[in-house]
Amino acid sequence: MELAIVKSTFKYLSQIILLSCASFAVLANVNLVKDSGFVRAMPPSVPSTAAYFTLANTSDELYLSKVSTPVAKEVQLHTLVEENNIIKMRQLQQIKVPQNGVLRLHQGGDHLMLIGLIKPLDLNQKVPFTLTFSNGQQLDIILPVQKAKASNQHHHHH
Ligand SMILES: [Cu+2]
Repeated sequence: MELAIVKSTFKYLSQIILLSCASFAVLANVNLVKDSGFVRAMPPSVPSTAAYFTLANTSDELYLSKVSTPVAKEVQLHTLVEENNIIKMRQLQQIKVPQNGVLRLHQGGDHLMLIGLIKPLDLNQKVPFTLTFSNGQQLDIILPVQKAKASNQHHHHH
């Protein structure tokens, strides 16, 4: 009888430990998918560029709401829309990161727009970004500068 009580108490305690581990994990529920991103290399005369990457979310739905980097005056969240057969960029206030899913920023869709580059970026330069989410979480990531992928290219209209 006593053994049964001890057993159930132990079970209860281990559940508490599991629960507290789970709630701790919520603090870092969004992460960069390794090697998924890059900043698009542009000719030195172009003062803006785009960045792409994939984020994986292991928890509830949230929104990417703000991005900053020391290499540009401003980072905007952009999407592409088609109007009269012309693909245009539109600024978004935030981009959804689905529950237990991924947000994929890519050349044919949503992307980061770096506006007002402080100086031209070098090929393979590592560019740091701080991402801020709707729940207050912040994530620091580093993306390399690379030439645009040949497929799925889109045109920028500024
Ligand atoms: Cu854009």
